[in-house]
Amino acid sequence: MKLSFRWYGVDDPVTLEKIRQIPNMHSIVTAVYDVPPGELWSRESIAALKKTVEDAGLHFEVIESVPVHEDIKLGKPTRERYIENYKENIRRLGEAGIKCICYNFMPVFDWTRTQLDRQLPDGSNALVYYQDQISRMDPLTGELSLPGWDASYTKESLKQVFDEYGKLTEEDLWENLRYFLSEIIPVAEQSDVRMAIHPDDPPWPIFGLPRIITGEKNLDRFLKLVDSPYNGLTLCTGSLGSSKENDIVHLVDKYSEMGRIHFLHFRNVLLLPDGSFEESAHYSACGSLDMVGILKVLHKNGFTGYIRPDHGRMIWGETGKPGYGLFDRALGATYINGIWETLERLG
Ligand code: DNO
Repeated sequence: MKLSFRWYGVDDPVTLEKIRQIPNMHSIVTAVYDVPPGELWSRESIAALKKTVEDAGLHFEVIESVPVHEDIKLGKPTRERYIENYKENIRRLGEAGIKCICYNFMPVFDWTRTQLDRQLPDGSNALVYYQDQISRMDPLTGELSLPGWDASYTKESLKQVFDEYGKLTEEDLWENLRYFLSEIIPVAEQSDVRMAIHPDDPPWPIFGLPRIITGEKNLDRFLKLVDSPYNGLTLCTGSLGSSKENDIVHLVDKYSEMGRIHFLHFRNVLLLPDGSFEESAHYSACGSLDMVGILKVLHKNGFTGYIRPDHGRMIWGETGKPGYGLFDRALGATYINGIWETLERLG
């Protein structure tokens, strides 16, 4: 496994110098952030990012994310231009040494929580998803905005895109994903870049919008849409793990044995009886997932891909991007190192 850490670029309060001091840190996970979804990333921006990361002594091999334009998900005729741009971005990133691209196929909204600063009993703050809060949220009227959401929508354009999704069935979304993959995976193969889809987070439909990358049956279907090793997964333990239907250790075992996990997001969640969940510290007993079990099967299957500690709580008075502070994620990285070293020693 190659330990990695997400970094939001030069404006991120968590600097590369700090990230580098985390033991065993290998790669930085980042993106070109100033280009709208669907547009080309300039070679200059990619080269500048690579230089900044490498000058700090870290590897530049993973991108999270190259966003998929909504017209591709909706299957509109205009998708052709955006798919061509996507292919060109893969080629350019491959030329710059990128080995893995994380992306998602969630309609309109990326990961969704109902509160970003829920105080846990130990005084830390965490991201949570409470059913009673979500049922009161209306993205079309509220002032809701979460990190990870495309901030460029006005209320009117959001309404329009919701209307377009209203006409789309879940099967249409599958077909649009198949079409997209059939176009981009050959380019990924030629460029030696492994594509790694991120599961839907949470893995069920929200606000009436369909979501399909949700669990085992659909992951099987996804991998068969284009059956290439370059068509793989970002297995996010916390996203899939927020549904009690998903047995995460089983999923990690199955898909890593198939060689289809290219990137693993290591996150623990505490499941509550009504289907709500709280993001917890990485340590297994703090949440509902068997974090040692996850690494144990990865190790058994000879996993050589990238792994990163995922969302951390805010601890020790840190402020910053919800889920993406330094301290708790660094604790997560160290926890991964401890378990992995033990697994290596025990053989
Ligand atoms: C959340 C992240 C996601 C992820 C995208 C991938 O913190 O894991 O926002 O980056 O879904 O496209």
